[in-house]
Amino acid sequence: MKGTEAFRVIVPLLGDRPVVHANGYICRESFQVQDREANFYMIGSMGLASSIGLGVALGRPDRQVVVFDGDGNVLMAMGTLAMIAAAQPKNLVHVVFDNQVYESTGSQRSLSGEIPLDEVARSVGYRHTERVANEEELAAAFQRMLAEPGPSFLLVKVEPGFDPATGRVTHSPEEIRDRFMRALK
Ligand SMILES: Cc1ncc(C[n+]2csc(CCOP(=O)(O)OP(=O)(O)O)c2C)c(N)n1
Ligand SMILES: [Mg+2]
Repeated sequence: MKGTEAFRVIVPLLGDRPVVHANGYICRESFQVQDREANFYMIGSMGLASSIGLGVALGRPDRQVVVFDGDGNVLMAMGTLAMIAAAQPKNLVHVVFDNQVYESTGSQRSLSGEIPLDEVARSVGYRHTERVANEEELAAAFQRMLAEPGPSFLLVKVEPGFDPATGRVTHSPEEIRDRFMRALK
């Protein structure tokens, strides 16, 4: 399963949940599948989607919050896994699209082939962790995560294969902020 195929499975299951996206191709693929007001796209800073998602989840305990992350992003901010586990937000679902490379910047190899990120999440104290590698498993696992208390961590093993024809996020950072806040009202 390629990244785009994984987004096509997950996005229709999101309902109106806010989704905080890691930068790079994660944003672009999700934007291409379906742009949503409740999508926050991190345009620049790598590694911070999980911190922002944690903040939204703590600030809005009445909403279930989803983070779309990448393996390189998670490796860059591994301490945030501990922060999330310590805070135990029941309403946070952390999804990691793990292609084992930094695809957005030229497919340099990441360490996620050797370091199983789902086991790291389980070790630090995420309540529910799963790993999937095909579309059927993905749909079922994501629905379980939406139905059960978190913090949850879903490692989605995908093959690299970003289509360069995929567009870029066309909204300015201010627009992204304003529409996300509107969607959370
Ligand atoms: C602080 C910081 N360092 C580096 C970058 C450059 N950069 C943008 S996306 C990216 C790779 C992200 O890798 P991953 O999370 O695995 O996502 P993928 O591109 O594989 O989908 C890098 C290195 C950045 N934007 N910010
Ligand atoms: Mg990657």
